[in-house]
Amino acid sequence: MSEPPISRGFRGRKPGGPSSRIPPGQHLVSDFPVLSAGPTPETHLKNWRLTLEDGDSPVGEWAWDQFNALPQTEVTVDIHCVTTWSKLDTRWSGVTIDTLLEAAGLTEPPAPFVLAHCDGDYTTNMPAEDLVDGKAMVATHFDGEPLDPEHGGPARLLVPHLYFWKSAKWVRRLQFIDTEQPGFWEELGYHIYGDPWREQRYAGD
Ligand SMILES: Nc1nc2c(c(=O)[nH]1)N[C@H]1C(S)=C(S)[C@@H](COP(=O)(O)O)O[C@H]1N2
Ligand SMILES: [Mo]
Repeated sequence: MSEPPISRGFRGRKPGGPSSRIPPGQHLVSDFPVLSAGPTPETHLKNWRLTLEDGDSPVGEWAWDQFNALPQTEVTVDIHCVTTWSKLDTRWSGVTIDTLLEAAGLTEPPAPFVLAHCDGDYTTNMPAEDLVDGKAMVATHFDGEPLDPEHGGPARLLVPHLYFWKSAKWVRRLQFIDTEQPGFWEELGYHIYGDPWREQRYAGD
């Protein structure tokens, strides 16, 4: 049997009541905590660019207005931070990575791994397949409002099926690479993949 064409990310939430949607070791919050490893960078939209790279070569680049002219997608998803808070039914909109690849003229990711780069030097890694098929987006809106700077505005990666540290705030560059390369937290001992349902918090979990 092949896997159903449904992901735990964007194509609908997990079925069942709230408790069945909370991964092991997590608890629910109703507020929206801010977790940043450094200061909130000041972003000037005039200079903002989002770039897709195949290794060191740019394969797609959008200025703010161009990015916002791309087809937009709205999703409602659950998010899970490795510090043990989870938040259900968060509503986001932005541009899916599928749409970005298509806009760059690509039918699939150009390489199997991704390193996401942000304003402020944060990085995080994931397999490219975790960004496609409706599983991830570059989000510009939360709850119908432009994303607050503390939460990653003007634009952040949203990869809700992985621990929330993978959802890089102030994302500017998605670099597709042939060899997996650990990002900021992954270098510091957090799990290379980070599936909350398998409680992959730290390397070795
Ligand atoms: N650029 C950047 N992105 C980041 C972080 C960061 O420090 N810098 N923290 C990560 C972590 S650990 C979490 S839990 C979420 C927190 O997002 P929030 O502050 O919107 O809740 O952002 C992730 N993305
Ligand atoms: Mo986190």
